[in-house]
This record gives sequence, C-alpha cells and structure tokens, in this order.
Amino acid sequence: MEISALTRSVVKGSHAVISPDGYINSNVPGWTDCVVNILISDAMGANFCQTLITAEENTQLEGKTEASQIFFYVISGKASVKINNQKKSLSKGQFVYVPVGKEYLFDKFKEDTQVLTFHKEYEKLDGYEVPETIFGNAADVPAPEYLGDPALRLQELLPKDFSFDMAVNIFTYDSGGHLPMVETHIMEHGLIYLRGQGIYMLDHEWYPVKKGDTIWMAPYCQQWFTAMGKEPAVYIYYKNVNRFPAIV
Ligand code: UGY
Ligand code: MN
Repeated sequence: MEISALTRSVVKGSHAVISPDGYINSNVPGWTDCVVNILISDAMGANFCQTLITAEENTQLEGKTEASQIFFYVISGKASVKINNQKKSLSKGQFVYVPVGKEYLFDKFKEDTQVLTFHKEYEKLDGYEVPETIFGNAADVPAPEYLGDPALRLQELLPKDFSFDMAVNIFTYDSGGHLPMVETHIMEHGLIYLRGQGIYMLDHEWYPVKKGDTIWMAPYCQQWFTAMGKEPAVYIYYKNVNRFPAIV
C-alpha cells in the first residue's frame, strides 16, 4: 500500500517543488468543464502565475488578457483557439503567446488534453510596441547547444526583443548533462518537466524530480540540475527578462 502521508512536494520561501500527488483543483471564472491546478502564484510569493489545465468533454477557456499577458503551451492532446479574430488548431508542442488586451477562446478539446499557462503582468517599455499574438511550434524552434555543451540544448520560444518582458524556453539535458555552474540570479523561474528525471539543487537542498513535477524558483534562489536515467530530461520554463529591478 502507498503511504499517503509522504510526498516529494515542498513549499518554502525561496522555492517550491510541486508533484502531482498533492494537486487539489481550482475553479476559476471563464475556464469551464476542466480541471485547473494553479501550481505557482502570488499566493506563494511569486511574481507570476503558472497553471495546468486538463480538458474534459466540453472544456472551454474564455477570457480577456488585461494587466497580464498569457503564454499557452499544449503538453499533450489538441484544441482549437481563437485570439480576437485569429483562429488556429493547436496540438502537442504548439503554443500561443497572448499579449495584453486580447480576447481568447479555446474549445473543441480532445479529452485529457493538457495545457500549461504562464501569466505575467506586462511592463511596457517606452519606445517599444506591445507585442502581437504569436503562434508557434516547439518542433520548429532551433535547439542550439547551451554554453558549448553538446549534452544541453536550449530552445527560446519567444523573440529576444525588448518589447517582451518574459521568456519561455525549453531546456533538454541528455542523461548525465548538468548546468555548468550553480546559477545565482535576479530572474525568477517557473517550470514543469515534460520528460525524464534528475536531481535539482535549490538553495543548497537536493530534490529528485521527474516528468510532471513543477518547480518555482524565487529571484536569487540558487539553482543547479543534473539529468539521470535512460532518457533526456526536458523542462519548459518561464523567466522574467529585459527590465530593470524596481530601484535603480
Ligand atoms: O535561463 C536560465 O536562467 C536557466 N539556465 N536556468 C535554469 O534552467 N534553472
Ligand atoms: Mn536560471
């Protein structure tokens, strides 16, 4: 028998590991007939939000982006999407970036489709336009080596342009591949594992992690990862970029 009093999940001041065994569903306005798990939010001290939506028979996601932009990524399955008047079908690995001020509607979901979202309040920069809607497919995004290490590949899903204040990247580690150093930085992260497993070090604590797990790293949370096992480890992650801190 499984012991129900055990979990790998932890929630601390500077980081969290959320494994699916502890999920409790939320109901939020406009997202109907689906399971919604709010995995990272301001309620835990984060400056952005990360959710996971699992579709049921008549799922619809309807809303308008106001202060926050939203990045939607299809982890598995298929759905239709309309952003203002642009219509598309999205399947595994496809995504849409919805800037502020747009109406969105997702429907015609295949049952059990999983959609990941990252939400960030948009900080406009003088002299730069608000970005447009972007549709894309991770399979079409180049995957160059990261810092010259062939065991690591980094895909950047959004343009590197100062009109954007967030990045969403997919990081692939071959088994045994690891970050080249312990990172210590102001940028915050939220991630979910799409594949594989490994060990994450967060502020000098060590966590075994695997497909389906979410991690939150607050600004300056120290971080290092190594992939283990028989297949590559892959995570998709959020990062705030391209802006000064509040006091300069
Ligand atoms: O972009 C990053 O900061 C990335 N190298 N961090 C991470 O994967 N923990
Ligand atoms: Mn980092």
